[in-house]
Amino acid sequence: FLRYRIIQLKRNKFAKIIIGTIIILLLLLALYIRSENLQNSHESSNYSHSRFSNQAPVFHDQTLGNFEQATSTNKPGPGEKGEPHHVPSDRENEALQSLSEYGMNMACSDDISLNRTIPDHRMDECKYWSYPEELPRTSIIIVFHNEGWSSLLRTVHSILNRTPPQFLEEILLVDDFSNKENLKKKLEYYIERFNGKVRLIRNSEREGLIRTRSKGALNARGEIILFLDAHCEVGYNWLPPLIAPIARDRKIMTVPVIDGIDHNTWEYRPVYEKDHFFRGIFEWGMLYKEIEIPAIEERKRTYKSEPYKSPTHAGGLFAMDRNYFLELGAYDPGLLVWGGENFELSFKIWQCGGSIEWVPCSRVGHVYRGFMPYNFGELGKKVKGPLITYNYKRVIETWFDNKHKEFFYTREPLARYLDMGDISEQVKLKDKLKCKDFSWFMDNVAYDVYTKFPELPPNLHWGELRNVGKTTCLDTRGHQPPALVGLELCHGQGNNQLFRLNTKGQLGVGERCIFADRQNVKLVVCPLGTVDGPWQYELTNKLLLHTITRKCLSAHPLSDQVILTPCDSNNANQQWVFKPIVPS
Ligand code: UD2
Ligand code: MN
Repeated sequence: FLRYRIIQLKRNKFAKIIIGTIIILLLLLALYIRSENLQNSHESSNYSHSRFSNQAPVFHDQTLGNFEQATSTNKPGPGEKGEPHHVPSDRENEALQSLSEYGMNMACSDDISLNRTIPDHRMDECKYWSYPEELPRTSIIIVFHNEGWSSLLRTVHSILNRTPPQFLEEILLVDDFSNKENLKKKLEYYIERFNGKVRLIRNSEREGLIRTRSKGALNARGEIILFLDAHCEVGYNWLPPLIAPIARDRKIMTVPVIDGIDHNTWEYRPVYEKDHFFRGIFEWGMLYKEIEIPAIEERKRTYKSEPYKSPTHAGGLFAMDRNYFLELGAYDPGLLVWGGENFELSFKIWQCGGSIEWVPCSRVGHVYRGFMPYNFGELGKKVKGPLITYNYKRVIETWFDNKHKEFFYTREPLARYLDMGDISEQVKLKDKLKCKDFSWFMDNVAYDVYTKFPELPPNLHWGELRNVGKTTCLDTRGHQPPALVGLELCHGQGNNQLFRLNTKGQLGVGERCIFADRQNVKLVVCPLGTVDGPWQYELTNKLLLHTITRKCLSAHPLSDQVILTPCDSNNANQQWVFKPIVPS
């Protein structure tokens, strides 16, 4: 009996251990499943509009896409089909006057129908995508300051003509304190015909385009916000491909392909051939650049008409989830008027968990002006140095790491001494949103920047380059490359007289380089992907040696040109001094 009891006890004990282990395992499994679920629901509330989630666009080879419009029959007229229009010669004066007032030929624009047709430059594939029937509604925000009447309204008309109405919440016009009579007095009346689809709000003082856009976003009623400049024409079925990706993942910003509209003839020109795909990058002076998409990104797509990732964007035209834009703090409110906001938003999106996609099937035309017809007003007077440098400095001081900041200050040496206002709120936001650092962005997103703009070696010397003999300064005269450089009175302002010589012998000015052959000394586009050059400065005898020809940079004895001549350290025309420019 005793033996039996012992065996039973042993068995019981054994069974208890097994049952206990099973219960513990089951509990652990339940906990794991629960935490997975929590994570998923957290992700879905964060990443997609639950109502629209998981509806991917579908490609059918033969079936026309669900939102393709029948191409409208065309009335003949000036500028129709995006053809160039030439203003009759008796209105030449009007044309010239408007060109100087608006940076675009308004006499030409006024002749062209607000409802004109434009060519369809999309890839053929684009016509065969079907998009979800249910998509979030969009507020299209157009900020403007003293824009031309007909070009502003053609933007509005083109949207109403070529956008499926069920996705268009409103067109929100935001007037940045224009002082032109027609914009001030007539616009309210004009838009009445659109029965509330087009709304107008106004600033009570000049805010600049950046703050005005943030204000537009705050006032918008749509779930999605989409910004356009006030001189655009949207293409066929341009909207669904922009909003479908955002409906699936609210942290995606989408960007259309931006075609060109000639500011003189209003000719509509595709920006590039159908199967070339570019994306937005930057050089170290923060100039916006585009580059063909790297093979790695190409391999991620099944169809060439599908969206692809881009490190940044040009600035003017893009769509986003409105709440996501506001969660990111909208644009940095410290940015002034114009410029750099495209980088601020791009870095913020990528580094804080979102992404940017360029959408080949969405095309929008934009009028690139001949020059900027407005000034920066009172805001521009507030800052020391160029306003754009102020903006860039805010952006790089917030989003770059030390290594990359140094590339900016190497390329823009004056910027180190200029102010940027207070960025503490921006830095706080970056911490709060737990954003990744800039090296992560460079390594994982913008890795192709280095192929065109490698890491910059430090400057050995920078400043204005004074010729001892002539007491004048080397100057690009503001010409576009390739162009001769020459000597001008030293003005101490930098700009066309701000030269840099780096440790690898490159003599640069802005984003350009100084190149010399036996005949000429020229301003050229720096060879992409290189940071070196042939120049060597000898501090003791002040000679600037061109190491390829073994000659020296010299002021022409009889003119204000510069040439290469056999080196002679006793010739004052060959002696140069880098004089640092430090802003007062
Ligand atoms: C580009 C962008 C522009 C903006 C800018 C940098 C494109 C096609 N355009 O220059 O959208 O990102 O780079 O900041 O990518 N405006 C105001 N208030 C102002 C100045 C301008 O409301 O104080 C309006 C202006 O009427 C226009 C828009 O802002 O509708 C953009 O200005 P722009 O067309 O002069 O800029 P753009 O195209 O040279
Ligand atoms: Mn513009």
